[in-house]
Amino acid sequence: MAKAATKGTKKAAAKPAVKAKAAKPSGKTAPKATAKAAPKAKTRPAKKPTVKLSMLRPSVNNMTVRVFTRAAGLDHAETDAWGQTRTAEFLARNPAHLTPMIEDKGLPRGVLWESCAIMQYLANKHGLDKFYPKAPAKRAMIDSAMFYLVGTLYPYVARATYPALGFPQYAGEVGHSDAQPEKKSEAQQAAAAAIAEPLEVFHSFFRDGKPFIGGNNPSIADIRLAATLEFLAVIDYALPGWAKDYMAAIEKKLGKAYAEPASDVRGYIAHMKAQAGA
Ligand SMILES: N[C@@H](CCC(=O)N[C@@H](CS)C(=O)NCC(=O)O)C(=O)O
Repeated sequence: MAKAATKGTKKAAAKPAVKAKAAKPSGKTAPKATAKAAPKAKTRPAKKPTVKLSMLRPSVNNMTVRVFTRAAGLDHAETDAWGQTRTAEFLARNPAHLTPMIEDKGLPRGVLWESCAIMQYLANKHGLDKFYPKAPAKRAMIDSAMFYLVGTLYPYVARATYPALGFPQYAGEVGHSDAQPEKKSEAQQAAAAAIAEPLEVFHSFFRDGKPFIGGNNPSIADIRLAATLEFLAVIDYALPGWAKDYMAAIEKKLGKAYAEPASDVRGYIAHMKAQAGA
Protein backbone atom coordinates (compact mmCIF):
# COMPACT_ATOMS: atom_id res chain seq x y z
CA MET A 1 0.00 0.00 0.00
CA ALA A 2 1.03 3.59 -0.48
CA LYS A 3 3.11 4.94 2.33
CA ALA A 4 2.74 8.67 2.05
CA ALA A 5 3.46 10.33 5.34
CA THR A 6 0.59 12.03 7.11
CA LYS A 7 1.15 15.56 8.14
CA GLY A 8 -0.87 15.91 11.29
CA THR A 9 -1.16 19.46 12.46
CA LYS A 10 -0.85 18.57 16.08
CA LYS A 11 0.19 21.63 17.96
CA ALA A 12 1.53 22.01 21.44
CA ALA A 13 -1.20 22.46 24.01
CA ALA A 14 -1.81 26.06 24.87
CA LYS A 15 -0.22 27.05 28.15
CA PRO A 16 -2.67 28.32 30.72
CA ALA A 17 -2.61 32.09 30.72
CA VAL A 18 -0.79 33.44 33.80
CA LYS A 19 -2.80 35.97 35.71
CA ALA A 20 -0.94 39.25 36.20
CA LYS A 21 -0.81 40.09 39.94
CA ALA A 22 -1.15 43.73 40.82
CA ALA A 23 1.89 44.76 42.90
CA LYS A 24 1.08 46.30 46.29
CA PRO A 25 2.28 49.87 46.53
CA SER A 26 5.21 49.70 48.99
CA GLY A 27 6.20 53.34 49.17
CA LYS A 28 5.33 56.74 47.90
CA THR A 29 7.36 56.57 44.72
CA ALA A 30 7.63 53.42 42.78
CA PRO A 31 11.23 52.48 41.94
CA LYS A 32 12.06 53.11 38.27
CA ALA A 33 12.60 49.49 37.39
CA THR A 34 9.00 48.56 38.25
CA ALA A 35 7.44 51.70 36.84
CA LYS A 36 6.75 49.99 33.50
CA ALA A 37 3.13 49.08 32.92
CA ALA A 38 2.60 45.36 33.35
CA PRO A 39 1.98 43.70 29.97
CA LYS A 40 -1.71 43.20 29.34
CA ALA A 41 -2.78 39.60 29.67
CA LYS A 42 -3.71 38.52 26.14
CA THR A 43 -7.09 36.94 25.64
CA ARG A 44 -6.51 33.82 23.62
CA PRO A 45 -9.22 32.47 21.38
CA ALA A 46 -10.62 29.23 22.75
CA LYS A 47 -8.55 26.42 21.22
CA LYS A 48 -10.48 23.74 19.38
CA PRO A 49 -9.49 20.32 20.65
CA THR A 50 -7.53 18.01 18.40
CA VAL A 51 -9.62 15.52 16.44
CA LYS A 52 -8.20 12.06 17.15
CA LEU A 53 -8.77 10.02 14.01
CA SER A 54 -8.06 6.34 13.39
CA MET A 55 -7.80 5.86 9.66
CA LEU A 56 -6.69 3.71 6.74
CA ARG A 57 -4.80 5.60 4.04
CA PRO A 58 -6.02 3.74 0.89
CA SER A 59 -9.71 4.11 1.82
CA VAL A 60 -12.04 6.75 0.35
CA ASN A 61 -14.33 6.48 3.39
CA ASN A 62 -11.33 7.61 5.40
CA MET A 63 -10.21 10.10 2.77
CA THR A 64 -13.58 11.83 3.23
CA VAL A 65 -12.95 12.66 6.89
CA ARG A 66 -9.26 13.37 6.32
CA VAL A 67 -10.17 15.95 3.67
CA PHE A 68 -12.88 17.43 5.86
CA THR A 69 -10.72 17.94 8.98
CA ARG A 70 -8.07 19.67 6.85
CA ALA A 71 -10.52 21.80 4.84
CA ALA A 72 -12.30 22.85 8.04
CA GLY A 73 -8.99 23.78 9.67
CA LEU A 74 -9.54 21.38 12.57
CA ASP A 75 -6.47 20.29 14.46
CA HIS A 76 -6.16 16.57 13.83
CA ALA A 77 -4.00 13.70 15.00
CA GLU A 78 -4.20 10.68 12.73
CA THR A 79 -3.39 7.12 13.76
CA ASP A 80 -2.87 4.57 11.01
CA ALA A 81 -5.13 1.64 11.89
CA TRP A 82 -3.83 -0.67 9.15
CA GLY A 83 -3.97 -4.21 10.54
CA GLN A 84 -5.36 -2.97 13.88
CA THR A 85 -9.13 -2.82 13.33
CA ARG A 86 -9.81 -6.38 14.52
CA THR A 87 -7.54 -6.37 17.53
CA ALA A 88 -9.20 -6.94 20.91
CA GLU A 89 -8.28 -3.40 21.95
CA PHE A 90 -9.88 -1.80 18.87
CA LEU A 91 -12.96 -4.07 19.00
CA ALA A 92 -13.53 -3.20 22.64
CA ARG A 93 -13.95 0.42 21.61
CA ASN A 94 -15.50 -0.12 18.19
CA PRO A 95 -17.22 -3.50 17.73
CA ALA A 96 -17.98 -2.60 14.09
CA HIS A 97 -14.18 -2.55 13.45
CA LEU A 98 -14.66 0.33 11.04
CA THR A 99 -12.59 3.34 10.20
CA PRO A 100 -12.71 6.29 9.98
CA MET A 101 -13.25 6.51 13.73
CA ILE A 102 -12.85 9.55 15.94
CA GLU A 103 -12.39 9.62 19.70
CA ASP A 104 -14.05 12.37 21.65
CA LYS A 105 -14.81 12.52 25.37
CA GLY A 106 -18.10 14.28 24.67
CA LEU A 107 -19.50 11.22 22.89
CA PRO A 108 -21.62 8.83 25.00
CA ARG A 109 -19.41 5.85 24.03
CA GLY A 110 -16.24 7.87 23.50
CA VAL A 111 -15.93 7.00 19.81
CA LEU A 112 -17.80 7.61 16.57
CA TRP A 113 -17.55 5.84 13.22
CA GLU A 114 -19.28 6.35 9.82
CA SER A 115 -17.68 9.07 7.73
CA CYS A 116 -20.86 11.11 7.21
CA ALA A 117 -21.85 10.99 10.88
CA ILE A 118 -18.35 12.11 11.84
CA MET A 119 -18.48 15.11 9.50
CA GLN A 120 -21.98 16.02 10.69
CA TYR A 121 -20.88 15.80 14.33
CA LEU A 122 -17.74 17.88 13.86
CA ALA A 123 -19.59 20.45 11.76
CA ASN A 124 -22.30 20.73 14.43
CA LYS A 125 -19.82 20.88 17.27
CA HIS A 126 -17.64 23.57 15.71
CA GLY A 127 -20.37 25.55 13.94
CA LEU A 128 -18.99 24.82 10.46
CA ASP A 129 -22.11 25.97 8.62
CA LYS A 130 -20.15 26.58 5.43
CA PHE A 131 -19.78 22.82 5.03
CA TYR A 132 -23.10 21.80 6.59
CA PRO A 133 -25.77 24.53 6.42
CA LYS A 134 -28.01 25.02 9.44
CA ALA A 135 -31.19 25.92 7.50
CA PRO A 136 -33.34 22.75 7.66
CA ALA A 137 -34.20 22.60 3.94
CA LYS A 138 -30.62 23.13 2.78
CA ARG A 139 -29.33 20.69 5.36
CA ALA A 140 -31.89 18.10 4.28
CA MET A 141 -30.49 18.16 0.74
CA ILE A 142 -26.96 17.55 2.03
CA ASP A 143 -28.24 14.68 4.20
CA SER A 144 -30.24 13.21 1.33
CA ALA A 145 -27.21 13.32 -0.98
CA MET A 146 -25.04 11.59 1.63
CA PHE A 147 -27.58 8.88 2.49
CA TYR A 148 -28.17 8.27 -1.21
CA LEU A 149 -24.44 7.92 -1.67
CA VAL A 150 -23.88 5.51 1.20
CA GLY A 151 -27.04 3.49 0.53
CA THR A 152 -27.11 3.36 -3.27
CA LEU A 153 -23.99 4.58 -5.06
CA TYR A 154 -21.33 3.25 -2.71
CA PRO A 155 -22.42 -0.42 -2.83
CA TYR A 156 -22.10 -0.33 -6.64
CA VAL A 157 -18.70 1.34 -6.38
CA ALA A 158 -17.55 -1.25 -3.83
CA ARG A 159 -18.70 -4.22 -5.96
CA ALA A 160 -17.10 -2.73 -9.04
CA THR A 161 -13.77 -1.71 -7.51
CA TYR A 162 -13.00 -3.82 -4.42
CA PRO A 163 -11.80 -6.85 -6.41
CA ALA A 164 -9.27 -4.64 -8.22
CA LEU A 165 -8.34 -2.89 -4.97
CA GLY A 166 -7.73 -6.21 -3.23
CA PHE A 167 -10.31 -5.38 -0.56
CA PRO A 168 -12.56 -8.12 0.83
CA GLN A 169 -16.15 -7.97 -0.38
CA TYR A 170 -19.20 -8.25 1.81
CA ALA A 171 -20.80 -11.56 2.74
CA GLY A 172 -23.43 -12.54 0.18
CA GLU A 173 -21.66 -10.73 -2.67
CA VAL A 174 -20.74 -12.89 -5.66
CA GLY A 175 -17.24 -11.49 -5.36
CA HIS A 176 -17.05 -12.88 -1.82
CA SER A 177 -18.25 -16.36 -2.83
CA ASP A 178 -16.45 -19.29 -4.40
CA ALA A 179 -18.25 -18.67 -7.73
CA GLN A 180 -16.28 -19.15 -10.94
CA PRO A 181 -14.13 -16.17 -11.99
CA GLU A 182 -16.46 -15.48 -14.96
CA LYS A 183 -19.44 -15.10 -12.59
CA LYS A 184 -17.43 -12.74 -10.40
CA SER A 185 -16.37 -10.72 -13.39
CA GLU A 186 -20.00 -10.54 -14.63
CA ALA A 187 -21.14 -9.24 -11.22
CA GLN A 188 -18.33 -6.70 -11.16
CA GLN A 189 -19.23 -5.44 -14.62
CA ALA A 190 -22.94 -5.24 -13.78
CA ALA A 191 -22.10 -3.12 -10.73
CA ALA A 192 -19.87 -0.83 -12.80
CA ALA A 193 -22.69 -0.42 -15.33
CA ALA A 194 -25.13 0.48 -12.54
CA ILE A 195 -22.99 3.42 -11.36
CA ALA A 196 -24.04 5.73 -14.22
CA GLU A 197 -27.62 6.24 -13.03
CA PRO A 198 -27.04 7.42 -9.44
CA LEU A 199 -24.02 9.39 -10.62
CA GLU A 200 -26.24 11.34 -12.99
CA VAL A 201 -28.68 11.98 -10.14
CA PHE A 202 -25.95 13.80 -8.20
CA HIS A 203 -25.35 15.97 -11.24
CA SER A 204 -28.86 16.73 -12.43
CA PHE A 205 -30.76 16.70 -9.15
CA PHE A 206 -28.40 17.53 -6.30
CA ARG A 207 -26.10 19.96 -8.12
CA ASP A 208 -28.91 21.34 -10.23
CA GLY A 209 -26.70 23.73 -12.19
CA LYS A 210 -24.65 24.81 -9.15
CA PRO A 211 -20.90 24.19 -8.94
CA PHE A 212 -21.37 21.97 -5.89
CA ILE A 213 -24.16 20.21 -4.03
CA GLY A 214 -23.50 22.81 -1.35
CA GLY A 215 -23.84 25.72 -3.83
CA ASN A 216 -20.73 27.79 -4.48
CA ASN A 217 -18.68 25.96 -1.86
CA PRO A 218 -18.12 22.24 -1.36
CA SER A 219 -20.28 20.82 1.42
CA ILE A 220 -19.67 17.61 3.36
CA ALA A 221 -21.78 15.81 0.71
CA ASP A 222 -19.43 17.07 -2.00
CA ILE A 223 -16.37 15.87 -0.10
CA ARG A 224 -18.05 12.47 0.32
CA LEU A 225 -18.93 12.24 -3.38
CA ALA A 226 -15.59 13.40 -4.80
CA ALA A 227 -13.66 11.03 -2.52
CA THR A 228 -15.90 8.11 -3.54
CA LEU A 229 -15.31 8.76 -7.23
CA GLU A 230 -11.53 8.51 -6.68
CA PHE A 231 -11.84 4.71 -6.43
CA LEU A 232 -13.21 4.44 -9.97
CA ALA A 233 -9.73 5.06 -11.40
CA VAL A 234 -8.76 1.53 -10.41
CA ILE A 235 -11.13 0.11 -13.05
CA ASP A 236 -10.47 2.94 -15.55
CA TYR A 237 -14.12 3.88 -15.27
CA ALA A 238 -14.97 6.46 -17.93
CA LEU A 239 -16.30 9.30 -15.79
CA PRO A 240 -18.60 11.73 -17.59
CA GLY A 241 -17.03 15.11 -18.37
CA TRP A 242 -19.03 16.92 -15.69
CA ALA A 243 -17.74 14.54 -13.00
CA LYS A 244 -14.11 15.10 -14.02
CA ASP A 245 -14.63 18.88 -13.95
CA TYR A 246 -16.46 18.62 -10.63
CA MET A 247 -13.65 16.66 -8.99
CA ALA A 248 -11.06 19.08 -10.36
CA ALA A 249 -13.13 22.02 -9.05
CA ILE A 250 -13.28 20.52 -5.54
CA GLU A 251 -9.56 19.87 -5.56
CA LYS A 252 -8.90 23.42 -6.76
CA LYS A 253 -11.17 24.90 -4.11
CA LEU A 254 -9.83 22.81 -1.21
CA GLY A 255 -6.21 22.66 -2.38
CA LYS A 256 -3.83 20.67 -0.18
CA ALA A 257 -6.68 19.74 2.14
CA TYR A 258 -7.98 17.54 -0.67
CA ALA A 259 -4.78 16.72 -2.53
CA GLU A 260 -2.87 15.34 0.45
CA PRO A 261 -5.34 12.59 1.50
CA ALA A 262 -6.18 11.97 -2.18
CA SER A 263 -2.53 11.23 -2.91
CA ASP A 264 -2.66 8.28 -0.49
CA VAL A 265 -5.67 6.81 -2.31
CA ARG A 266 -4.19 7.54 -5.74
CA GLY A 267 -0.84 6.07 -4.71
CA TYR A 268 -2.52 2.89 -3.56
CA ILE A 269 -4.50 2.63 -6.82
CA ALA A 270 -1.34 3.15 -8.88
CA HIS A 271 0.36 0.43 -6.85
CA MET A 272 -2.51 -2.04 -7.36
CA LYS A 273 -2.67 -1.29 -11.07
CA ALA A 274 1.07 -1.77 -11.44
CA GLN A 275 0.80 -5.11 -9.63
CA ALA A 276 -2.09 -6.24 -11.85
CA GLY A 277 -0.12 -5.28 -14.96
CA ALA A 278 3.10 -6.95 -13.81
N1 LIG B 1 -19.94 3.46 5.69
C1 LIG B 1 -18.69 3.50 6.37
C2 LIG B 1 -17.73 2.49 5.75
C3 LIG B 1 -16.49 2.32 6.57
C4 LIG B 1 -15.61 1.20 6.05
O1 LIG B 1 -16.02 0.35 5.26
N2 LIG B 1 -14.36 1.16 6.55
C5 LIG B 1 -13.41 0.16 6.14
C6 LIG B 1 -12.31 0.76 5.30
S1 LIG B 1 -12.93 1.34 3.78
C7 LIG B 1 -12.71 -0.41 7.37
O2 LIG B 1 -12.36 0.30 8.27
N3 LIG B 1 -12.47 -1.74 7.38
C8 LIG B 1 -11.70 -2.38 8.40
C9 LIG B 1 -12.37 -3.61 8.94
O3 LIG B 1 -13.54 -3.89 8.61
O4 LIG B 1 -11.72 -4.30 9.74
C10 LIG B 1 -18.13 4.95 6.33
O5 LIG B 1 -18.53 5.71 5.44
O6 LIG B 1 -17.34 5.32 7.19
